[in-house]
Parts: sequence; C-alpha cells; structure tokens
Amino acid sequence: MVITTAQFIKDYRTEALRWFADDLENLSALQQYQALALVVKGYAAQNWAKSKAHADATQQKQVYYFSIEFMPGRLLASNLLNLGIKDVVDAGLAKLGIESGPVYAAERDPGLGNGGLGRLASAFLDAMASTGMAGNGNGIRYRYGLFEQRFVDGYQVEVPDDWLRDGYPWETRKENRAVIVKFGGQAELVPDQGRLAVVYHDTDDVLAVPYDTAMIGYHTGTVNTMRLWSAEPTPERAHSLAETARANAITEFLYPDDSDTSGRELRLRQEYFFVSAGLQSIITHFKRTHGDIRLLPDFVAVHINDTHPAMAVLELMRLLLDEERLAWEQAWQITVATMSYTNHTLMAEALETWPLGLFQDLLPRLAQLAVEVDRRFRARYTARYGSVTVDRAAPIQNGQLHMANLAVIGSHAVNGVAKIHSELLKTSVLADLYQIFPSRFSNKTNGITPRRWVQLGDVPLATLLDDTIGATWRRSPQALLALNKYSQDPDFLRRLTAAKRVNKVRLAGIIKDTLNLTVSPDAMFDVQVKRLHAYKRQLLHVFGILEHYLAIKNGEKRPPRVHIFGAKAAPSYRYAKAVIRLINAVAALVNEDPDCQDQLAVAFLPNYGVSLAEAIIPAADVSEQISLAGTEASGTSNMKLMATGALTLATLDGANIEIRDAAGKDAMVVFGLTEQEATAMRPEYSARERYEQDPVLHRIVDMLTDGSIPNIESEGKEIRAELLDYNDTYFVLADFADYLAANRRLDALWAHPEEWARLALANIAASGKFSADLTVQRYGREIWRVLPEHPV
Ligand code: 26V
Repeated sequence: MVITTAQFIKDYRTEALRWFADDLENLSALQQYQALALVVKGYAAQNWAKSKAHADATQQKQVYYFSIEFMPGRLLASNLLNLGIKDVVDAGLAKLGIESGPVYAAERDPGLGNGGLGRLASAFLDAMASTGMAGNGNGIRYRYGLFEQRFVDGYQVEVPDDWLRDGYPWETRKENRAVIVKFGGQAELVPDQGRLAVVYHDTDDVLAVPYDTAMIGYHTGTVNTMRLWSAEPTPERAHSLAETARANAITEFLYPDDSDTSGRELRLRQEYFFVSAGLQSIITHFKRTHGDIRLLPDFVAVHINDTHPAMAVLELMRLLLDEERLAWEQAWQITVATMSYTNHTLMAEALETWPLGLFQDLLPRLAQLAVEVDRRFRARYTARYGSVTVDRAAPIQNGQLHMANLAVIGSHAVNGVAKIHSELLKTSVLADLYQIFPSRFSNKTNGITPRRWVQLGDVPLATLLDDTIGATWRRSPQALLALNKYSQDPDFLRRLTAAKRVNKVRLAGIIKDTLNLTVSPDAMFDVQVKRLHAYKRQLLHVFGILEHYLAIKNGEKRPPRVHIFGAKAAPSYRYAKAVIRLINAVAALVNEDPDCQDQLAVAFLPNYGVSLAEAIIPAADVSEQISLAGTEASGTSNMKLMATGALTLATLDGANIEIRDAAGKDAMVVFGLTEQEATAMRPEYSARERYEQDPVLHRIVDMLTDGSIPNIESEGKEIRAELLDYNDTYFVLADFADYLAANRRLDALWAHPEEWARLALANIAASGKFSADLTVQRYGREIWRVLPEHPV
C-alpha cells in the first residue's frame, strides 16, 4: 500500500486517542505498540475483506491448512514489511521521537506450538498469502501457549505462558461465525425414509468461537485468514461456573510433545474440537457460495498437518452422510478427493493411536464411522494384498485407532517433508500403505520464509544483498544465485564478514544481558537451536565441548568458540531435562574457568522460540544439524541458518542432504554414519566397546559421573546409563570420533576468513531453493490443485 509519513502519523495519533484517550507521547511502549498494531490492522482490513470477496466471486479454490499448532511469531514488523510500509512507519516513529525498538519488542510472541511443525504451519500461511493462494489456517486459540522456560540452578522450570494477558490486537473475534461441537452422549441410528438417520442423545455441547487473524501477503494485496477456535459454554450453560470451566478447559493449554500424549482425553477433545468446528464452518461457507456439496473437492482442499487433525476424514464423512444425506460411496469419494496429509516424524512413539473405547465414549458417531471405514478397507483390499499387509495398514488394530493409517486411507495424497524422509516413510512406518496406494505418496521438502529470517532478522545482510545484486531476491529468493558471481570478490567477502559481525555484536549484548556472560564477537559462534530430543543429539555437541575443554586443559590452542544453545524439553521428558542440566553445568564449568577465558564459552539462552531465533540465527557462524541419520524428518533451522550464512556441520539427515546438494559439497562439513550404515550397524553395535576403546570418549563419559562437572549427580548417571546400559540408542558414541574430525576441519577453515566467507556466500546463494513460497506452490500444483495468483 502507499501512504505518506504525515498520513501515518495522523492515523497513529487518532488511534492512540481513540483507544487510550491520551497523546501518543504519554503511552507506555506496550500501549504504543497496541495502538500501532490497530492502525496496521486497519490498513490491512480493506484488502482482507477484498480478498475474501474476490475468492468467492471468482470461485477460487480454497486451501484450509488444519494444524493443532501455529507459531506466527511477532506480527508487527512482518505485517509492515509485507504491506510495504515498514520504512514509512519507522520514519514516522522517528519523527514522533518514539524509539521503535521497545515498541516492536512489546509484542508478545504467540507460542502456540512446540517447534518445527508449528512454525512450518505459520511459514506456509505467510507463503500462501505471499504467492496469492487462497490458503487459510485452522487451529486452536490456546489460552496458554507452550510454557515459558526459565533456568533455576541449571534446571528447566516451566512457567505458564500467559500470552493473552494484554490482549492480542491482531485477532478479531467472529462471534457470528460460532458453531456447536458435540461430545459424548449416544448416536442412535433410526430409520428415516428408507435409510438411517442419526439422532444424538445426552451430548455435551460446546460453543466454538473463531478468532481470525489476517495473514498478509508480501506485496500481493492478498490477505488470508488464520482462524483459531476458542471453546466457550453454550448460552444455556453459560450461567454455570462449573460448565464454563469445563468448556473453557478444552482450549486452555497446548500439549507439549511428550511421547505419552495418547490416553489423554483432553487432547482428543482438542483435536475433535478444532476439526469439527473448522469443517462445519467450511461447509457452511461453501454451501453459501457454491451450493452443490458434491463439488466440494473442486473448490476446497483440506490439509491434515500431521495426524492430530486426521479425524477430519471421519468428521467430513459424518457431515456428508448425516447432514448432507449423501450415500457412503459418494461421501467417501468426496472426502478422499478433499483431504491430503503430511507426515512429520518417523519416531514410532510419536505416531498417534487412540483406544477405540475412548473414541466410543467421547465421539460415538465417529467411532461408528471408523469401524465402517476399517471394515470396508479390509473387505476391499485383503484379497489382493493379503491379510498380513492389510492388518498392518488398517485403521483399527487391537482396539486402537491408528491415526496415520486413517489419514493415508482417507486422503488422496500423503507426503514427507524431505527427500530422505519421504523415502523412509515408504520403507518403514507407512510401508504397507505404500504397497496399496503407491501413487498417493510424494515428497514436499520443507521451506522457510526468507522475509522473516533475512529481510527482517538480518538487516545487515539484506542491505548488503541489495547493494550487490539488487532487490529482486526479496520477491524471488532464487535470484540469490546471482551472488555466486562475487565468490572471488575480496571486497564483497569482507563486507559479508562485517555484516555477520554486526549480528554477533548484537547477540553478544543479549547474552550479556540474559546470562551475564561476556563473549567475544570475534570467536566462532557455534549454534544449535531446536527442541531437546535424544535423537537430535545435543549430547554429541556437549561431548565436543568437553573435548575442547580437555584440550585447553592440556595446553592446546584452538580457534575460540562460543557455543550457543536454545532448546525446550517436554516437561515429562526426563532424559531431555537431564541434558539441559548437563549443558548448564558444562556452561558453568567452562565459563568460570580462567583457562577457558577467550577460548571457549557456552551460552544456553532460555525460552527459545521464534523471537529468540530471530536474534540468534543471523549471528551464527556454525549451524549444528547433527541428528542421527534417518531420524530428523527434515529440520528447518538448517535452512534458516544457511540463509543467513552459517556453515552447516551436519550428518546426512533430513533436509541437510538437499542443502548440501544445493550449496555444493564443500559448503557443508559432513560427518557421521549414513542412514544405511546406521541401520546395518545396529544389530552388532556395542556402545561399551566404543567407550572402552577410545580413551578420549572414555574420559568424557566418565566426567558425567566422577564429579569433574559439578552438580549433575543424578543427571550424569542417567545419561551414562542411556549410553552404556541401554546401548546408546542414537549412536552418540559411534559418531563421536568423526564429529571431532569435522570440528577440526571447521577450525582449520576459521584460520582463513576469506575462504570461510566464500562458503557462507555459497550457502546464502543456494538458500532461495528453500523458500516456503516454492514449497507451497509445489503443494498447490501437485496436491491441492490450486494455482497461485502471484507465482514466484
Ligand atoms: C517427536 C517426538 C520424538 C520422540 C518423543 C515424542 C515426540 C513427539 C513429537 C515429535 C515430533 C512431532 C512432529 C514434529 O514436530 N516434527 C518436526 O516437523 C518439522 C516440520 O516438518 C521437521 O522439520 C522436523 O524434522 C520434525 O521433527
């Protein structure tokens, strides 16, 4: 949009007066932010209304991305960027004498997700709007997001994330679009005009109220919607405090990704709640704009983001059969043509199953439909594929409903999130379904939004890019390839290093403020930011630090390094919490040792999330992507870190493989077993043997329990037991020697700053390939069958 600074100032003053009955100058930074957000929301409102009207008028096919998590990050800066008025607003703030930093920082970052899956969902919403696709989010408005993490004596302490305390100016409550969601009771089938109708008795009804947030496209005029549902009592029950609390409980908090979420009834309620509300509102809207329900798949695509919304298959069947009165075959054909599903993990313990009994109690009609889907599936495929295969592929097995199986059977497309992951799906967790439905399977490698991570997060780099190759990359990140021309330009390489240093100085300031730790921006900043899971092997990184520590104690001198961690552990995940305590203990040991001064430091920044990522990622020299090959579905921090010029230290896992293919073999430091090697080795692997045979490893494993790292008595024992008694599930000891060798290669490179910068350049230049804009366009072409109006 086009607006002058003067007009903006006028609008801003008016909004401040309207909301706070006061002059801008007298408001707190929070209030200044709130008034500003409302101005911006107003600016986008017309396009928002227009986009909706345009989609209806042109009968544009709509994508609905169903996800139990969204992590949009702070929206003020990104909305301004996407509207094309960030410079005008910043100039306006300056003119008003308002410092912009605290105003931007006053925004709460909605942590309505655990990690990669939730962040990906939000990146896709941003990308769909930015390519002019009609793509909307459907999810849950949790009253409390993922816990806020603090460290006390090195332990993770979880504090409730009261993100709505000051209100959320970007959302709009759509009370007029509320729907009823029914739980429990009985679903009775009664004869009705020669067929069966469903009559519900004694249901427990909850009101689902949508809160819509605009998803503003980058310079496109397209504004889509993220619709998050909040649970309230129905009006008849609203007088009762107990009923109100019971209803509200459904959307009270987000579940952390523990492996043992199954069996928790509230989680099942959450899933059905947003799935049912979402599908009901889609169908209501569809019938208003299109009429004939049989055309649904021509105009609507529903995407199932991981298995949490997989019961959408059953709920859509329910609506088509019971409400729209279609016959089974027709309803099924419509459902399969409408649904598609993405799998995000190979971890067996993370694949959702629900006891059918629980389904029968809570969702009796869906349970009936699940049994019928299962019966028809078996009847249709057993003769051809045999009962062994069909049993393993069926939705119901041993009284459990297998949500991934249901999702594949009820969708026309299923995909993994990186090449290796999509291949492994076909040979492991979904192998039987792949035999039956081979043509449904494809790969869609994840992507990130360079707008947030480069344009907003890394201004020094963005400016340098503009100066060097022009600004086309801002719209079409693949234009970054032009950077390769400068790989022999010493002046450019120097400026690239200088831009990185600006970010490092900024992060050093944050480390000082949060941890009271002084680190030198001239040291190598070695970053690992992601959820804490055994398979991601933060422990291997710690072992590398301890090896460096021992080398220093031995008088060895290496390039100075600052190790930066960000990671939350699920509250009930004991091992992950033990590793957190270990990292903090190693940090204390190293940071307080005078011998390590200016050589080695460890900074574990608490409460990793989108906002902290924006500060850490652009400051990284090294990106640690060190999961055991075959375990990380894709990873996305690997993409963000490459885009801001970090060198990747990586195993051949997830999207690392494709990053290496894009940036070139030399641009990544690869180590460790391949997935095939790891699989082949597993039967004969002995962690204890490795421990006995490698004196350095022996020493480091012993440090866990011999008191050389203070304050980790029980944690050290637990980790040692995982390694030696449980035989090191994720092959930390197996990859240790090669990990060290890879680190020595990094040290050697660090001695040649120009060469380092050249490799950073290769990464930045290749990063455009991982733009989420391209990813959603591949989904659009190959799965959803929608065309972007502004392709890149
Ligand atoms: C993993 C695990 C591991 C063991 C314990 C329980 C548990 C629970 C959940 C999960 C992961 C859930 C799905 C998820 O977030 N997957 C992530 O999705 C990202 C986006 O596709 C992808 O980049 C990450 O590799 C993948 O872990």
